[in-house]
Amino acid sequence: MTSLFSPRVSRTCLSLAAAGVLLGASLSAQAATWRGWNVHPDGYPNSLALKSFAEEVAKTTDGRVEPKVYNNGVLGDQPDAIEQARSGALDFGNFNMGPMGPVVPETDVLSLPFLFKNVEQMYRVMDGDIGKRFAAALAEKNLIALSWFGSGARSFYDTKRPIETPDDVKGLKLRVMNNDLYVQMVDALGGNATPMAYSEVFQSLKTGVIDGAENNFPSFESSNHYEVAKYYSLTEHLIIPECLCVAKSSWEALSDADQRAVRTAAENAAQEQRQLWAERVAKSRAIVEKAGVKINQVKDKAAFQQRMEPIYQAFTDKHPELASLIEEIRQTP
Ligand code: BDP
Repeated sequence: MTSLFSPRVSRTCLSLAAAGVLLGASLSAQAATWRGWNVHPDGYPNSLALKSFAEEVAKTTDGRVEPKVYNNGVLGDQPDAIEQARSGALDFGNFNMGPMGPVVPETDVLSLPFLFKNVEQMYRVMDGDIGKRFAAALAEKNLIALSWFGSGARSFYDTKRPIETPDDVKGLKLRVMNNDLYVQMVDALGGNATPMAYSEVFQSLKTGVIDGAENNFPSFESSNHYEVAKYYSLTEHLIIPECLCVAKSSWEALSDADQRAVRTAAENAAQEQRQLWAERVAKSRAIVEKAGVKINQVKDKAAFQQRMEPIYQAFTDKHPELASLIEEIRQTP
């Protein structure tokens, strides 16, 4: 695979972007209702931030763009919604970089377990030059990433037992998001990975089709998975950024000034989401604890991390051009 992170390709991206600006200028007069995808329910940090985004865009474009957000994934499951946004059937969405991997291989770097030291480091990486390079890779696939949301750290939860060591994962059927790297991750721990849509997880936990899954506290709580899965183990193995992405065709239909307005609204929305996120983590954790979920500290996270080494090896064997990017991310303070 050729690297989208090479300077030669970046110049191509720039000239494409310049062409887009010219095209946008000629189409600026039309008003547009934008349909936006969101998997989360009302009141979730992302939903509140998307609501603010929609209001700000309507205001600052003087109604030329009227975004409407559809919550709860009613417009489809995430891999589907990503395709819809790529084709312009949807105008925007808040997408996680996990299910983005099969579409934009560069973003798979962000799905490598234990890549980031913590959420703050992830924000620093995504807000800097590296984030711009990921945005360029997404743009090649018709998605304009305007800002980056957080989604905390994901940990395993299940109906059977606390996970304290990698061996506790043995034999557990665990749902993962749609990305082969997560299958490898669970395999490496001796579990059985089941890729499945988010919308199906609750029922599958209830009927015993799966024994568990992995997610952050706000999603574990808001999806009601905690009502069934009573063990939450703080492995914190994945910290995955999410984008506020606009379909390329919708983006290019905007004037230069409206593009600036939409970008500013997306950046403001990310700031709001990140702030609300921190509060929601604490609130969700309290809710699940009160409902009887046992939260266990994982004392030896390094043991889990060690099991991931072959995944890194296989990944850089397959994508040698991405090895330096992994290193750059790790070196980011
Ligand atoms: C949540 C993400 C959402 C994913 C969901 C999942 O915010 O985008 O769809 O996890 O596990 O944390 O599918």
